[in-house]
Amino acid sequence: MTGLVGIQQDGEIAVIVVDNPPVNALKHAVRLGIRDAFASANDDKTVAAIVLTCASRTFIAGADITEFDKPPQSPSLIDLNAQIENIGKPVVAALFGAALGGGLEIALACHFRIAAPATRLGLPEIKLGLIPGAGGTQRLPRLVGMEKATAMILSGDPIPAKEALALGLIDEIFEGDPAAAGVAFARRVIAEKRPLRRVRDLDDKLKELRAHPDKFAEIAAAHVKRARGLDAPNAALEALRWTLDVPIDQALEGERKKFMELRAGEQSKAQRHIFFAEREAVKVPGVSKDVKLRDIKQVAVIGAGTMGGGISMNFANVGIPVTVVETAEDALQRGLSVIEKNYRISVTRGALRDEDVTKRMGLLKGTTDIAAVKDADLVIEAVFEEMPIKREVFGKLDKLTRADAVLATNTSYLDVNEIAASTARPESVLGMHFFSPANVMRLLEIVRGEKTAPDVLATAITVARRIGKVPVVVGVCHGFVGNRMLRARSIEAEKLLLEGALPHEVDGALTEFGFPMGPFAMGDLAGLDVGWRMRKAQGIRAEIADTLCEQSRYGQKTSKGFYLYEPGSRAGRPDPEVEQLIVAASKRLGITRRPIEKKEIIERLIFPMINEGARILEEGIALRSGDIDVIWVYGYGFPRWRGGPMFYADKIGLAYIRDRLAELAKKTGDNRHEPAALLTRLAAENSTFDAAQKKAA
Ligand code: T1G
Ligand code: NAD
Repeated sequence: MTGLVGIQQDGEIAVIVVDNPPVNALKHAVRLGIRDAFASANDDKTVAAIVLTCASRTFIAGADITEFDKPPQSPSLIDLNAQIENIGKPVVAALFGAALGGGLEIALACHFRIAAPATRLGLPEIKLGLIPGAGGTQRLPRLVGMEKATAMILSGDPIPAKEALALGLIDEIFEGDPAAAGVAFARRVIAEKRPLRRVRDLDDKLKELRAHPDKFAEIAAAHVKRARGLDAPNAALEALRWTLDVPIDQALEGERKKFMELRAGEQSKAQRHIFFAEREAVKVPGVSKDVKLRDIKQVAVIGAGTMGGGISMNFANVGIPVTVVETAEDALQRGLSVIEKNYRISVTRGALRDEDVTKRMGLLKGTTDIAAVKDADLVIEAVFEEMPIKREVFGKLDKLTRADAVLATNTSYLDVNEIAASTARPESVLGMHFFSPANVMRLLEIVRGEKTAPDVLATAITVARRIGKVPVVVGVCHGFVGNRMLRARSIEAEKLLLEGALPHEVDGALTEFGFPMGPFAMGDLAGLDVGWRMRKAQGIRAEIADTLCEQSRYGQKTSKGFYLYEPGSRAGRPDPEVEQLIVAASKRLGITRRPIEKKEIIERLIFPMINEGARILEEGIALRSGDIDVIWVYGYGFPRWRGGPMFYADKIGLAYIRDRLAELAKKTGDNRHEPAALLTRLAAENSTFDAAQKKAA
């Protein structure tokens, strides 16, 4: 046995305990330990049954993802599962916490599974650009049926123990200590002479489908839309199909082969990069793990507009009461009714029940009296994007809230230090920049002011995770990280229109690249007037976008922007009027229009973003290139399977990007395209952003 796997004997029951904190990942040494423990328990004549469980906070949460860049080592998890499944004594898996990926697969190789009430069971490999590689695609359908197995594997989302029991994925829910519960269950199996149930032999849940294999296509069809551009979903569907007509050992080999191909593939490497980058993003220099957090039990949100409403929902969703403050009763009622409407939509979709809406609306208290913030532990301001209004609001909050309250602004662009300076406690002020729709988008840019205290930062990070957001800490500059890079893209998108492209061509190229939508459809969704108001305030002009706004074409909210929208539809269609307007603008500015290839469109939209990203790293506004990738994947729809703009840049090669940008700068005279110093240096060293990050760490 290795120190990571132990055996405790409880009478005739051997209890094998994996102890590899923090998540009992199945690294090589753990697999060796499990192999040896099962061999010894199997050979031990005094052992009548075996229990597999873990120490610390969770059952096995999967294979060790950090090993995927290294050559595979034996025994593989497939070997272990075959060993366990063929043991002639009952083997019981006692699950708790998260039984995920390889952790669930090893449990599926056991003859019985029991779980604690809060256990989450799932096969999330798809989120890493993989498929289950140790029997999940073959054993899960045999236990829960094809429809549920396909949904679990294609979504990667875990299910709760209660549902797992109803599906037959587990045999019992237990209270108390997992090892003790496992021993008790094993003793009952022995006493009741229950036959050993190998999942691989189960057939009843697939009989019907085997008789009508064409029905598999209907099940698969529900998942095809989400698979656009991805390799893993199609591979998973193919492997799942094998359960119907391929002998299981052959299918297990096929599954493993596909898993290994995907593991070596670019998409999975990109998605694994995002997995770890997301966890790195909360590690902030100067903020130690044990800093004492401020206790957040009550929240106040100032402004119940587009953002204030969504922000309030996040807290009500996790049971935190929210005081919503508006200037006038009508604005308040409008804001609260939009919240209720959104909850009602979730009820119609079956995501919520009526009683959930009542409970959540019950946690929202609306007022037009800002003094109501006096008991709030955290206040988030989401009023108009105008500095004087924000400073006035923070001045009031400074006087009205408790001394230990955290004061946050949701500003998209404005100087958080200037806002903080309107209070006597800038150390308690920071930015919490949500993304629209705030109750849906998972990214939260946490803007660290020059005086923000470490406990305030740590508190905001913890609050973000509590409301299901992905926090990334950034510094103060105009537009922080995400919007600053977005601006570089928007400027180039406008230029592409003037030089010869049309909105649907630019958007088409970016959706083909993997974004959910292009810059012009996104502008229409967010409202073209938001950017217009900001450009006017800064005295800059976007020829085409501003002309559209001057004609009150604000996008979906006015049923026309860059595209035309039928009432109630979010699908825009090209508008000849806009195309004429664009051609006229080119003429007015003396630009000769030309056909523009997709490749050029993609490079002109993404390379300037990468260049701005490099400047942001130089200035320390972002701590790591991985942080920028997490921001773009969770906040702006950058395709996860491309790993984010900086990871993508490393794949393309920094020298190529440097040269293309230099050409662009020379051709356009636009010095924004002058390659950033960091980009130039890394390109010259034939290095990457990732290598520079690792070196700096
Ligand atoms: N491998 C390696 N490290 C892991 C890991 C894993 N599977 N899971 C977590 N970590 C690290 C993580 O990087 C962090 O490190 C620390 O553990 C705590 O994690 C054959 C091939 C279990 C729900 O996809 O979803 O099995 O930052 O901050 O919020 O078919 O971790 O502290 O240095 O996320 O409490 C499938 C991945 C693998 C599950 C806990 N399994 N993990 O969440 O903690 S593929 C997964 C999670 C597979 C088989 C295939 C979550 C969690 P550090 P954390 P948490
Ligand atoms: P909005 O115009 O929809 O809502 C602003 C609300 O604030 C209005 O309801 C207004 O009545 C209220 N308000 C104004 N002054 C107030 C005061 N003194 N006290 C209380 N309420 C007051 O604007 P929005 O889109 O929700 O933007 C709000 C903030 O969030 C802005 O700073 C914006 O830049 C930022 N933001 C917007 C988005 C977006 O996509 N809309 C995304 C991220 C951040």
